[in-house]
Amino acid sequence: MRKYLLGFLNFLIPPLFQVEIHILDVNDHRPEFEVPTRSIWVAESAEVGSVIYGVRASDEDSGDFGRIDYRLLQGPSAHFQLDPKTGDIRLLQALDYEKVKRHRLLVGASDFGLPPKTSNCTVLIEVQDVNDNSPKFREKVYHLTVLESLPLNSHLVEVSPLPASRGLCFEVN
Ligand SMILES: [Ca+2]
Ligand SMILES: [Ca+2]
Ligand SMILES: [Ca+2]
Repeated sequence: MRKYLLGFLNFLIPPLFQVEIHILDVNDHRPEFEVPTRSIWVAESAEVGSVIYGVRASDEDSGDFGRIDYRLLQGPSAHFQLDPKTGDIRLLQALDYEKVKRHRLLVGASDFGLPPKTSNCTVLIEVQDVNDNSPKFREKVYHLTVLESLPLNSHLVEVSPLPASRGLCFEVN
């Protein structure tokens, strides 16, 4: 609320009256995010329970008209927790690049007007790969039958590992 005090002066007679004008705020601004879409990069090794990002919105109104409440409108809520007061996004489950490379969160900001004004922001969480998997072979044991007359350095078999790691060859020496 702003208050203005107006006086009417006359150099010959004292002021007759004063007028106080109280200007009351109305909820004429909605919460605004800096950008409508934000991409962040998070390693899949990020610690569960850590804050990976904080969404922030601002509202030019005063009091409750400018107070902001954040909500996760869409997205894997089992993975991410949004603090309604601060906008901090906390990791609830470990990320896994090999399963999901990107998470999309739709975050809403709402003021406390009646009715409230709202706006949305999309947060794209790009999961970054970490070397967290050892190569695995398709078979645990490979059985081979070879002739004893087989020349040295003959190619016997190629052991095929699962994708993302290199094959190994056995040769006779
Ligand atoms: Ca206002
Ligand atoms: Ca507002
Ligand atoms: Ca990985």
